[in-house]
Amino acid sequence: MKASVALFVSAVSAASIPNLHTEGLPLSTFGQVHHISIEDAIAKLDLSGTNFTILPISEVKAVLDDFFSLSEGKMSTASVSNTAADGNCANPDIRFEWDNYSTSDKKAFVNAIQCLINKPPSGKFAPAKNRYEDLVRLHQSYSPNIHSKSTTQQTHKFLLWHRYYVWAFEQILRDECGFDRAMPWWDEKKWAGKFAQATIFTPEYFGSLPGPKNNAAVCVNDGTFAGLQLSLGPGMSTNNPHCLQRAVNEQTTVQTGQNAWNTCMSRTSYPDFHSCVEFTFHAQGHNGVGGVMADAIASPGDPSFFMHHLFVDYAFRKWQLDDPKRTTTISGCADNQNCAPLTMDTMVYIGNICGEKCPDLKVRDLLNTQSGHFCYRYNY
Ligand SMILES: [Cu+2]
Repeated sequence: MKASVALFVSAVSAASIPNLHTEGLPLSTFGQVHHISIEDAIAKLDLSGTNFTILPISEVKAVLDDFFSLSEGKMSTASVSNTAADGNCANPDIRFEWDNYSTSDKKAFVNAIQCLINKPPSGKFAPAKNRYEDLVRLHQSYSPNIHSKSTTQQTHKFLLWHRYYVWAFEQILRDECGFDRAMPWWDEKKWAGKFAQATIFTPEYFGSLPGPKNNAAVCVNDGTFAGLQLSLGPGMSTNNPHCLQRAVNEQTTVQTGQNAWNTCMSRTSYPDFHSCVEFTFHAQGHNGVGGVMADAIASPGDPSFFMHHLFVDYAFRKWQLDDPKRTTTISGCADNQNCAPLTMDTMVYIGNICGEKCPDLKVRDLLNTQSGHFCYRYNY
């Protein structure tokens, strides 16, 4: 079958953005299909929302088969021996699953995020209004280069960039807000179809996950981030005060479950695995939470973004551990336009978001979580 290449893009004029201080975004601002690219979209100041492209599992295989038979000639596989200084990571940080993380660790984590929200911006990510929004702005401005445009115009940097991004977030929490432990990860597949009951979405931690009201996303008014005001997004918009809002759709979250997981884990090539994750449970986790999270460009405005992406990185790491070659070889596309080959020397840019710990790096430095630039592992 032919792939639908449309991104779920919503272009609404700035004038039609409701008063976001007091009401949620109407759901109709998300999910309308317009056949425009992200580049086209960001050229228009009036763009205000971009949903994540979703493919149901049944369609993923057909679409990917189509894509990879078309583009096989462009793919390259670079193979090197691990040049990172092995042995430098004798004591990796261990990321524990949320439900195995202690109450005081959970509190310390959400409080450290709140600390970033309370800190002034660095000034290097204008017009971010606080240090937390520096991270949102980085994601917003790099968005066209770090996500696939469609199932036929992909960049396979997505998993690597977001691995680096959540790691940078952890360093900032530690260095600037005194967080002194490893991050938790979130076993999202346990909560497929019942995200609203998940133990992260409670008044103690990330706040409740409400359903839509009058067809609009709802401001989060409990939890650590109750009443949080964001200035970035939807889409590329800036200086646009609005509340942190969510609108759960459990018909979408159900698709983040074991079925999608098994489908992606059975992929044997990096690009094939990558596409499966990006377009299934990654996209469905975002769109299932809804509101800010359903916005492909400014979704880090919802702190639950990081829990979702920790699950995505966990999946990536778990897949890598099934075959040692998956930490020493790479293939696929480095950009979502011409499919320049992704190699071990392709650069990944992170905007020095965590200072000297966050230089722009090569793929080879980011591929293994226990050598190169990183030293962490997951506890299951
Ligand atoms: Cu992203």
